[in-house]
Amino acid sequence: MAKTALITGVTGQDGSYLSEFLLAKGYEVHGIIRRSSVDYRERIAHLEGTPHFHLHYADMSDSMSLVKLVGKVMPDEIYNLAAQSHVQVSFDAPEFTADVDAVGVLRILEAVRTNHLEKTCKIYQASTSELYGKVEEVPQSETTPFHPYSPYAVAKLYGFWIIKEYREAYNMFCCSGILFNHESERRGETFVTRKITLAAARIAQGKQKCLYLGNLDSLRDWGYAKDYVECMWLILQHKTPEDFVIATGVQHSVREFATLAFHHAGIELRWEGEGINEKGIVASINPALAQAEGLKVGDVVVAVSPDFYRPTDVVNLLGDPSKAKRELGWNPQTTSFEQLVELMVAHDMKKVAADDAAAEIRKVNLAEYLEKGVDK
Ligand code: NAP
Ligand code: F7E
Repeated sequence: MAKTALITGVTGQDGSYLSEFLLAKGYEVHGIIRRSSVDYRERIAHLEGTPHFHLHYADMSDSMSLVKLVGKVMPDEIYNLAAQSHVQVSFDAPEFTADVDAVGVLRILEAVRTNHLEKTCKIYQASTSELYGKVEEVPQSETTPFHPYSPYAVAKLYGFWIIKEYREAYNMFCCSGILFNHESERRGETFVTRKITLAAARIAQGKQKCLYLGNLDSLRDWGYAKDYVECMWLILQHKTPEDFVIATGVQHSVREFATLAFHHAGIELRWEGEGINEKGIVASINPALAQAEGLKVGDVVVAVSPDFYRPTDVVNLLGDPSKAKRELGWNPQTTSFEQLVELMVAHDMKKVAADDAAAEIRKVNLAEYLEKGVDK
């Protein structure tokens, strides 16, 4: 009998890769979607209408919709990926973030109990390295104390503990994957990596002059999302319900990410100045890749804007994936940092070239509205 999975957050970066992964394993995959005025689901458009892939309207803030859906689908596995996942946005919308990212987890657990599925339905909770926040040790492992440092992280901490509580109180198979940052060509455009790869491509093609960023010194352990969804599944196939850190064990700064991304777009950067005055300046141009008219050595293409500084920022994340390696047999270095940056830039170089002028203007305006990050 094919297994049945229910994915919340199916339209997101991870939800789309996980759907592909589970469909390839022969699962019946059900996903939760929300009503939106623009019904264009870019990341899963290629799956819609295919056999074994089903979408249902529900919302993490609506208990009744979750109870009814879990009762209808009767899943063997639930992957709870739905979240307001942007840390900076969580400072602007903290109550919504808590409702979806914290109480939403409780609603899923109760939906399973209400339908009497607690003995048969396994639950994966999308937990996060943001729990370590103002870090108390480097690298961070399953035993590192948590110190959440944003409304997002505080909400996710509730999710982590309520999963642990239901595991112990009701003997449920529910686990958290403590995932460090994972990126891809499907990453949301306002997260720093994708903002950089898109801007590098636009600047190389003459569609943007300058990229504005916040804290360039921030350190992250960046992996490839496609590699990480396998771990979500492995965690639920493990003999006992346990929590796992999923990371590469390699750390880079935002500045290093930008330097490499611009390199793959044909622009070598040199850095000048410090803090708010730091600038990324064109040191040389590879004309085979960067063909922007007027772009020249000495142009400032990266600048710092305090608009992107956070009230509290998490600046030193590095994961220790030893447990996942040992117990799940997972390889944390399937895709290297260098390969990740290269594949994201290659994708965005093609995308920017293909976008027609009108669509480009619409997206630039949207990005500007969301992050005020494009050519002020
Ligand atoms: P994402 O691209 O932002 O996707 C978030 C998903 O949640 C989208 O499908 C979104 O639906 C859905 N969602 C938001 N609010 C909802 C609501 N009220 N009801 C139903 N669905 C809702 O995030 P991601 O990068 O794929 O991350 C997946 C999960 O892993 C998230 O929980 C995130 O917090 C966590 N996480 C991510 C990372 C990372 O580096 N990517 C690391 C650690 C943990 P719409 O499309 O309708 O907005
Ligand atoms: O920021 C700095 C920023 O927004 C990374 C989510 O998936 O991963 C993600 O959260 C770092 C931060 O991701 C800009 O201050 C500098 O230090 O790409 P980000 P995040 O906050 O790490 C975790 C694991 C999750 O769980 C989340 O769901 O980069 N930074 N300049 C900037 N960040 C942004 N967004 N924009 C900038 O211009």
